[in-house]
Amino acid sequence: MKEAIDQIFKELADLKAASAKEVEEARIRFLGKKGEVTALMEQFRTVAPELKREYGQRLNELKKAANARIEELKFKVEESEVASAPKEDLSMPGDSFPLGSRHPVSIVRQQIVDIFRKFGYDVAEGPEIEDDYHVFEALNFPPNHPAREMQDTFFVSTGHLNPLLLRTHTSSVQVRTMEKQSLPIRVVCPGRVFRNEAISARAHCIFHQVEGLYIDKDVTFADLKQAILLFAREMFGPETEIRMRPSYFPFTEPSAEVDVSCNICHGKGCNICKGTGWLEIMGCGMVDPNVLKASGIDPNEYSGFAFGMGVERIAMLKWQVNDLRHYFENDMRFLQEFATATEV
Ligand code: 2NL
Repeated sequence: MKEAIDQIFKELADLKAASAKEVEEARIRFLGKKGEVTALMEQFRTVAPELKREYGQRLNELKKAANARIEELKFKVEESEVASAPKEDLSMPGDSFPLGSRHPVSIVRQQIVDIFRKFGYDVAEGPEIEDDYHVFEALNFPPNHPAREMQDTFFVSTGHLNPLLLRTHTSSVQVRTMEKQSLPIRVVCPGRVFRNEAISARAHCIFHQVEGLYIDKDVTFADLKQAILLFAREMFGPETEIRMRPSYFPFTEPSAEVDVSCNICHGKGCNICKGTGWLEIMGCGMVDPNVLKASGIDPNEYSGFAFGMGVERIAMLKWQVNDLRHYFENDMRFLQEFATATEV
């Protein structure tokens, strides 16, 4: 047994392995179930009792040495594999990242804002979380107006003297502009607005608005009509006609809905305009004297017009999108259709 142990020590010292496979073969040869070291361990049972102590120690040393040697060979093989691995080819083309593109709502919002900037309007933004005063009170909403109700407005906090809410229109930004800016005022206010509505193809609880406000001496309804006509022709093409229908908003008097001639059938009637030849694009009107007064502007000296439009709605008309929900789902197949849309 002594000779056998010495013999294996020698074999271990001479052991070589050039690959992971050879290391594994060596492990099986010495330490596997039928390996040489394992076999000796089994033989140990038959060793005379007076020799057990000496051989036991020696056998343990052998087993340790075998394990260490195999580990050493394994390490050497791995090291040489890394060293001989082919170097990276720096001339390879890089990974290409898919290019993103602007969201259709962003594109149209920018187009609307840029048209009014060209007309000399400033751009103003304001808080999405507002108070009752700037969203309703200053805009001549009577105390019990339905838009103030829980089912239309998201309240951030209730039960306070001055509850916070999510703005339902960007008119609040225009109120803040009237409060702090000197006259005359020409401003457009783009932004997100929030309404507590069931989501459908035609309504969403979040959407985007651009509102506009023009206040100066002697501003008339004719000025409003001309501004809207010029806007519509910039947005939908130079052939576009507009028409106005009487309407009602608490903050304007008189008020009107604006339609543009259908840019699909050019007035002949199609399924986009439901056979009417006209598409509704916005609401507008002359700023109610109460609204001017609330922000410290004398309605006997100044007058103004205002308008408001939904960005998603304009984008739907421009690109014939039939369901508002497409704008919020971020389906790549939808978004990629606008990758080449022109940006003003
Ligand atoms: C619509 C209609 C409108 C206004 C918004 C406004 C703002 C001030 C004073 C008076 Cl500070 N009016 N904004 C006026 C008329 C219509 O929006 O259908 N929007 C989506």
